[in-house]
Amino acid sequence: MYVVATAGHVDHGKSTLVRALTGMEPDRLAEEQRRGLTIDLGFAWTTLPSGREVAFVDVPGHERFLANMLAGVGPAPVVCFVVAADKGWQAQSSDHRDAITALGIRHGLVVVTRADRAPEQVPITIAETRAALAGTSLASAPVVVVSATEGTGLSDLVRRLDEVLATAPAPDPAARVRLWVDRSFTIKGAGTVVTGSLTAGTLRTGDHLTLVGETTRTVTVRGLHSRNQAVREVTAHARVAVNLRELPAESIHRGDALVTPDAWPVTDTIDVRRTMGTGFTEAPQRFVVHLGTAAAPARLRPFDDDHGRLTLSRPLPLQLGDRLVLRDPGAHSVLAGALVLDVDVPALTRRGDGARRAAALATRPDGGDPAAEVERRGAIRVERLRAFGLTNLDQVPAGLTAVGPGDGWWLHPPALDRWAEALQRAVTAKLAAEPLAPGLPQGTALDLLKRQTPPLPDATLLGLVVNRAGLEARGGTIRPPGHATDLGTAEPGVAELERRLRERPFLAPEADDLASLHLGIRELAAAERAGRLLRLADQLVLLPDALARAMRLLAALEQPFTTSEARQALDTTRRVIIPLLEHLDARGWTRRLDPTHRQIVPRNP
Ligand SMILES: Nc1nc2c(ncn2[C@@H]2O[C@H](COP(=O)(O)OP(=O)(O)OP(=O)(O)O)[C@@H](O)[C@H]2O)c(=O)[nH]1
Ligand SMILES: [Mg+2]
Repeated sequence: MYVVATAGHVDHGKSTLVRALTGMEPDRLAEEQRRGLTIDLGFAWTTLPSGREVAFVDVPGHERFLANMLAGVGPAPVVCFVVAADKGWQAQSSDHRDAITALGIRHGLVVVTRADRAPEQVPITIAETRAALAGTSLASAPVVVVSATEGTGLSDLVRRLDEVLATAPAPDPAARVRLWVDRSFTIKGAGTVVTGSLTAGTLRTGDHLTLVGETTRTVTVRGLHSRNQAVREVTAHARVAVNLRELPAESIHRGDALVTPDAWPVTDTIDVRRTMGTGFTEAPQRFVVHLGTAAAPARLRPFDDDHGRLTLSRPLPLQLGDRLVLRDPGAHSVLAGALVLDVDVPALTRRGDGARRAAALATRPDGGDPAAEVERRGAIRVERLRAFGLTNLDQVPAGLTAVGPGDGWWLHPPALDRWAEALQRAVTAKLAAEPLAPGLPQGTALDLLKRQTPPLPDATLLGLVVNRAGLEARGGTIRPPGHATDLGTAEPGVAELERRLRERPFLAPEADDLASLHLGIRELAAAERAGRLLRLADQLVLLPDALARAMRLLAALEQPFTTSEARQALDTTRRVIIPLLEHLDARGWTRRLDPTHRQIVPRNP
């Protein structure tokens, strides 16, 4: 199916033409019928003799309903531009042309209609129209002359429309979905239904989608209709009605979008390039931005005449290359067109940031530049670049490296160097201040790296930075390799302690002994980390082999044994034997039978 939107000045015959082509009534509102005027979007479809199916989205021409017109043309890949032969090119003809140009719609057909009313004026209307469309995306669109009421020229129109549709690029059925909602209503017994023009991808019943609207939530496709037929699956292009049974109809509106979950950046701040219309430095700073069926009030911060930052009143699913219509709500006309250049913008905080941003955006190609996106962030997931709307991501751009699980990240090596240097400096400073510290805590390291320029984008990259810095991460800290075994000034005290414990393995030193050896809690903890001592409590230390040695002695006793028998066998004191036995209990090597008796637990063979 192909989706074609109409366009053209009020009363020029758009709806009459759609009626003549489809036999369906696009003006579905009673008020439209009464006034003979289209107010809101109308929908009708037909099958061309070639077998191609065409759905028309019929728009209003009246300037008061320009917002509705933009919602109709916004998601349409093809337009049918109508000019009445007897009226010629008029004001809203120009507005609609500007909207189509801003939206970058390149496929279309010009229909000079009402030819029966003024056959003599047909040549001049064609000439005016050609002149008005010169230089726009519709400059080379075919022109056909018809009378919708008499039916003349309609078969030629259908043939030319078929040719235009044949050249329109086929949408990718595997693409992520962004269905802009144009209507939402309730059907008795079925619940909430929304409709829209599917321009890429495939929708299936049972699909989970994210509704981006007043609130963002997950919804399930309960049913699908296309051309009033229930279907299990719809592929772009198509007009589609989606049943979202569980959702109240009033919680979803025109301008909301149903999107593939996690596949779209949803943002209210974008950097754009002006493609046509009023220069940004002269433009009013508040207007309405139209994209798809959405109309969002927005504020502009101009960087220069062609570049600026838009802040929308609500977040929308946006991608690089999206084309926006900027409308001055007071003037009922198109103010300018803009192309989205960045959907994940850098903060501008310092003086001169705006000018620097303008310079950076000025060299950005229309389709975006993956390398520039990576450089600015130091590293980014390729998936994210895809979500931004970048294409050509099959090859790593020159100067970047693919890293991480499944090469999922692209990295700018100078950024890795900067992060590694910052980490090295912090670790060195930490160990200079606290030589016996196990290293720099990872949390501290991450905080530090997130404050760098560019900030480290994700904690999963920490390992890479640690490696690059020639450090090692273990037990939640980052340190130079070998740091753990270096006890520094505590070395003589620990060595003396080891000598004494080798002589009397279970005679743990008293607090006084430790003090005279200059071994405090910190030094003992460092010695334990270095594998030199075993701590049963903060200040109760033995050699690491003490447990195995104790088990051998206890195994030689008659089972069960008393605490006192154990103390004698190990040649130690109550101060040591109680915590030692409790430690063995905790390991499951001994079992306590009653307050005084224990036995050793036989090991499984
Ligand atoms: N004689 C003649 N009248 C036509 C033809 N096409 C449309 N009309 C008349 O022109 C008037 C306007 O037609 P519509 O189809 O409502 O025009 P429209 O462009 O849809 O108008 P809006 O939706 O309000 O912008 C109606 O009275 C139609 O009957 C035609 O080919 N010949
Ligand atoms: Mg109409």
